[in-house]
Amino acid sequence: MEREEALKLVKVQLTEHRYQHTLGVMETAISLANQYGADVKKAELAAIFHDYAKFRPKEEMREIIVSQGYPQDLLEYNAELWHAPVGAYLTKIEAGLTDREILDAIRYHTSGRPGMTLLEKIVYLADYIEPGRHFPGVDEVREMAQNNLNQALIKAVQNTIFFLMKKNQTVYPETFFTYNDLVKGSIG
Ligand code: DGI
Ligand code: FE
Ligand code: FE
Repeated sequence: MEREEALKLVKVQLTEHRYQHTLGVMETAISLANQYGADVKKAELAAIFHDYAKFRPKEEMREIIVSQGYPQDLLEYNAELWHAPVGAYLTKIEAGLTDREILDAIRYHTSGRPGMTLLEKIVYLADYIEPGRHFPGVDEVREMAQNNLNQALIKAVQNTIFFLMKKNQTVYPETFFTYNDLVKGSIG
């Protein structure tokens, strides 16, 4: 699928603000893919569709998580987590994308997972550092991403966990597992 067609499908699903965010993630993911030797076309498409399900009604997302057999513990944690697996599913069903690597990059863009692929890391990080993001610490992660993808990713996951804990929010276990896996990898 070409970029124009993908963007057209996504635009009608999103607010203008979220669409601009998506364009930022797309550009950032392409640039990271070039830098780190990932498939640029797959990075582009995964980035375009990563928030496809962001504004679906909660009930619809819940039904998809139940009927498609996604981990049911998602339902016990913040509904913000749901649009990632549901987005992967709807990208397949509604947009007809079947590439497993692209769908997994969408699926794991919020929590990450242990053993993330290069493409998954790129989409996670692009989502975090795209130019429209302005939260504390993002510039540090942007700089780290120039030199070391894994270090930047560790920082991004760490910041996300800190951010959630500061707000007294629960942290989905998979997010901790992602963090531990990345740290173990980095110290060999
Ligand atoms: O969809 P975006 O806003 O572009 O970004 P995202 O998909 O990375 O994150 C969406 C939200 O999910 C964000 O407000 C933080 C929250 N989140 C990320 N990881 C966890 C989480 N919420 C909980 N409860 N637990 C997590 O592990
Ligand atoms: Fe998202
Ligand atoms: Fe996003």
